[in-house]
Amino acid sequence: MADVDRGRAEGLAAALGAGRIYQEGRELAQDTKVDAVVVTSPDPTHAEYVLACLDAGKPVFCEKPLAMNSQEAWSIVQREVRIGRRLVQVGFQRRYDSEFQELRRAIGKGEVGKPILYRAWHRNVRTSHGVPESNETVLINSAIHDFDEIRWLSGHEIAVVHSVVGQTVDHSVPKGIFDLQLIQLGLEDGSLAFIELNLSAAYGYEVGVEVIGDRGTVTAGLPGGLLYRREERIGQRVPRDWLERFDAAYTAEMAAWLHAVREGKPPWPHAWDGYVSLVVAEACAEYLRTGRSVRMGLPPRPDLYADAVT
Ligand code: ISE
Repeated sequence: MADVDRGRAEGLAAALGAGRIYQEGRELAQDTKVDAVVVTSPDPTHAEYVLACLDAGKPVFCEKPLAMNSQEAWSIVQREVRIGRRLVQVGFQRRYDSEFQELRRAIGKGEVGKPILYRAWHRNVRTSHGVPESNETVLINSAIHDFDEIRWLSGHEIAVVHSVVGQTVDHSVPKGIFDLQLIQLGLEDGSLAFIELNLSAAYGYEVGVEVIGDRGTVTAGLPGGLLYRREERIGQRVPRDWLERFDAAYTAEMAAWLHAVREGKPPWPHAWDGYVSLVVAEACAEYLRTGRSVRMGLPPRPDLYADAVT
């Protein structure tokens, strides 16, 4: 365990039976007794720790975002390509959620025909990691999941940002930083995507998507579970946050990572997925600055990531 707050590291190490405590993530990555590393430190430290793990030739699970910008993420991709082996898994946990997986299978079987529109919503109770510093941080911390989800569900790269409009809902968020954003994207196969990102929804946490095909639609993320009728109301529970909503998915993604590490198999989703999602986030931020649509312009995908969007 490593944490800048040694007390926290000690508490968690005791709870998990971890034998060693480090003040600094780099030290942990370099210790020859450590086989593989999980990076869940604050976003701006991710790239540095991932690169330290790659330098030491170690598998690393990194929470999203892989880096704070696409340039940093690209240096991780290049480092991995030079090593010639996939060592990085990125924490896009929705890919390990059973309902989203079922949705993807339904699309794959052609149950709604050819998808023409992905209509997604992503609502947090409030801005979760303190007041966002910029529109970039909103996009890089939250919308990044939606970009990855749409790439994964569709099997296509996002080609263009058609528009992004926003509003400041929470009074503690500085004007000009949008905790409500409506994002319209075009995919390389001509289909469209619309994302409603609302970080100040107040009532609960919800994430979902309706996939509209040319023969029907299919939706994941609708309220489920027990239906109550009491005190003159009918209702279902809404999760408080992503830890509650994606509890099982977090366990499944960690199990998949451990399996890949033990078997020496390539982990997934990978560094290219982490990189591309940052390119899209930056293109959305550029739209907000310029008011002009932005084409993605990705470099050729290295062969190491042949299953890039699957
Ligand atoms: C948070 O960091 C997450 O990763 C959640 O999945 C996401 O819904 C939330 O917006 C982020 O702040």
